[in-house]
Amino acid sequence: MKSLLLWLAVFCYLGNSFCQEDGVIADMTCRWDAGLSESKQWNGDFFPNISNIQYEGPSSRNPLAYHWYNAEEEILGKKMKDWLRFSVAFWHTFRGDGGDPFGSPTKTWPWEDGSNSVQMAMTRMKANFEFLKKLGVERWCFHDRDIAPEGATLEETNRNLDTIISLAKELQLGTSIRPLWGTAQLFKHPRYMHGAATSPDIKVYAYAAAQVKKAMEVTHELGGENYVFWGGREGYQSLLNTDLKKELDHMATFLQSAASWKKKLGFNGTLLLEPKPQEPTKHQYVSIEFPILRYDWDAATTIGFLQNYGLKDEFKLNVECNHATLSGHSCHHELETARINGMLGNIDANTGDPQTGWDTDQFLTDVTEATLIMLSVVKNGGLAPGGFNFDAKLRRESVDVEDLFIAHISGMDALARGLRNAAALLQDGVLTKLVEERYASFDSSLGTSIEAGEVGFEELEVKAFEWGEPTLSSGKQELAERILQSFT
Ligand code: XUL
Ligand code: CO
Repeated sequence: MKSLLLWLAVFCYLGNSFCQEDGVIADMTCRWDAGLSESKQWNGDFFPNISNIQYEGPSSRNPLAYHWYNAEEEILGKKMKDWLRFSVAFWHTFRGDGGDPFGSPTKTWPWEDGSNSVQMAMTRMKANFEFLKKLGVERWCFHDRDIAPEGATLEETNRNLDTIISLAKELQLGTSIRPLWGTAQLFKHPRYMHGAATSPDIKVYAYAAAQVKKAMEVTHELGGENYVFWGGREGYQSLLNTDLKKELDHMATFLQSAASWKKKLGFNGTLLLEPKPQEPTKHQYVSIEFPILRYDWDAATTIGFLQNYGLKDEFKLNVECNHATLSGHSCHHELETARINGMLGNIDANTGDPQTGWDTDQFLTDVTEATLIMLSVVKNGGLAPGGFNFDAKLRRESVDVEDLFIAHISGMDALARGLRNAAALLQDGVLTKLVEERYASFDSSLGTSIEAGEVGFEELEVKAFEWGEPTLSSGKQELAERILQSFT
């Protein structure tokens, strides 16, 4: 008996630390809380001490007010709320408990009763709507399993999800609140340990398909505007036991089926693929046809993968800033890569820690970074039907409900300030002119013919002999940086 208890304690401890990664609770690996079946009904306000967050302007020192985000104000002919289209990530805000692989949860929100019951899921959904309303944010994002618990069978799991979706539908009545996107959690449950669409087991492939089918249905039912695929486990640990070509083909087939289901469902939202290098899988995919590209390592490889399999017109990208830096790029680089390819669909707005090499999912507060992000967004003409999803979480040490508000306000203000800066920079035009001047020699008739693909090496050789050694012209990088500096 004693040893049984000891094993139970070890299981709970391990289950606990395993469950916390990325702030999403893995239902099947969290049996340690399943014993608490008595869920309390939560009555009253969730955030009684916080009133609706208002715009007070840049001189305000009130941390619970917007200093830069003024939803209705027009910038470059569009309301700030339409440029920014903010969204709260349910998994971080309502399932993130501060636990990490080294320690137990630190956050117990007042409404949590310690269970993972359907009743508790309903309570959390109500908290979500109150949070959105007080923040003045009209969008939220979710994984199927973080809003509703997994049951003993797929049928029961679907029923749980339906219960929560009916409640969400009720709560959104008379509001403009809708999901920015939904997604299926295909990475927490042990069944997905080898991948979902890329699992070598056909039963897992089918299970994942059924899960995505249902997740797309409920996203559509709630009036969601996009649907996201992030292939958390779609990678390999060892090439020795992996058939790369087969798994890549399966991944593409899976995405093709999703695109077909979208049409059958009558869902007009955008399908988004979210690039991320490594974590949790050691390597994500290398495309056979483009051997140096990994299917979702970064924006370029994801676009290459989609193009390779004829899926480019069916998908856009969900670019996450912390994923960008993990792949060795800046967020600006990833956004520009997506934008120039017509593939920029949505931004998971967060940032990493410059001294830390993993996905810390922090709220982005750096104004210069936000300005560069907004430069891409403005050049893209906005993100709609995409937006900015705060795929960001409180630090483990931040345990007050108020911190949830401050974090989001701060992230929103950083991007709002970035938008103001980007608009001013573009209206000023000096930086745009600097770039145009660098390429001005191509504005000639020969340059135009080269760009049209009408000039070959022989004609160019004649010109090279005629022109002789080109003179050096400055790249003006320091001037460009100086210009940016005067707008941030
Ligand atoms: C993981 C990540 C996910 C996706 C949705 O790093 O960003 O939360 O955004 O599955
Ligand atoms: Co993300």
